Amino acid sequence: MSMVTLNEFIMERQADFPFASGDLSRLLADISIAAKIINHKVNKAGLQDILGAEGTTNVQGETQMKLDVFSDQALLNAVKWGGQVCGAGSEENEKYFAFDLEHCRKAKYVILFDPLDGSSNIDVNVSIGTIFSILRRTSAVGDLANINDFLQKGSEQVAAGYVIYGSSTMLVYTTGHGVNGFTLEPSIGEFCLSHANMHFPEHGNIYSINEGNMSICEKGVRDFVEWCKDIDKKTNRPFTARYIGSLVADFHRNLIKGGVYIYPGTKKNPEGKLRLQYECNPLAFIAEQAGGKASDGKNRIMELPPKELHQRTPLFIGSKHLVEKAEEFIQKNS
Ligand code: P6P
Repeated sequence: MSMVTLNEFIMERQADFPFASGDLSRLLADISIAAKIINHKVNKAGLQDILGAEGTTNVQGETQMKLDVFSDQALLNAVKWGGQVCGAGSEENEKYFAFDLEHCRKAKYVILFDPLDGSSNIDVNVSIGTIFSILRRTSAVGDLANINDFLQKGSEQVAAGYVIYGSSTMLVYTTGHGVNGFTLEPSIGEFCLSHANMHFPEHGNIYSINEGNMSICEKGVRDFVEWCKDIDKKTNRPFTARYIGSLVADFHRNLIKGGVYIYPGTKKNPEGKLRLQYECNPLAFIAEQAGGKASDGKNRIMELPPKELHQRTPLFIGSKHLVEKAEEFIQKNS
């Protein structure tokens, strides 16, 4: 099979959009550049002592940034100078950015991202990820971006994706025409098509949840987890519990092997921990495009009305039959 790079694939698929001007293609290319920059840094994370950790200076006397701040800056710079977005919202910044540059004010899109999700796993060398969501602006072209550009439902997304920095680095994205995965080939510095047309397997039997929260989450969730501990009637063997503590890594494994990831509301945090606009919505877009499902236990994630940039929501995402089984238990106990 001949190697197809991400840029070649994006250009080929641009034909899916009869009125495409190439702006979205260029934006996706800008994101992939940031992903390569972040990957280069993340891969050396273990050498922070030598290179200097956050707030310290390295052997060259350079001030070292925390990796999530570094990743945030890499993405902001790539999309700001790439000129395809009029603004950006990020987990690392309380307020959104409206880029007051002429080429940005004319741009059609805004981007939301979690630059480095699971960054607490860096010091233990566990996979981490970048998650991004692209929306068409609602403000007038030529104006500055405003908050309403960022507070659109997930169903309005034009593209979404994630990068997983693991044993290999992969970029997985959708523009609403299926899900495709690209693996970074370090020797040429290109993302190459490695997982075409990704789909959840018909049947999954992996459940990913922090069982340490069982005593503080609702009974429906506890009942679902107990159900997972019974023998799976379909395969006649028990489910497998897998919880990496890194959303992108857990989601990616479940997308390939089949399974469900749950971060429920708890007595401590009734809205759960994950953010709607730049974690749940982009992964929900991918999940649905790959034949899966994403809800808050009751409602479709991509229909939840965002009220503020960093809004949280419970998240049930993955193989459709497992999300629906969890919803059934919640319904029974509500
Ligand atoms: P807990 C990482 O901080 C994160 O946002 C997700 O990537 C991960 O799935 C979850 O939180 C882990 O949270 O409370 O189980 O440690």
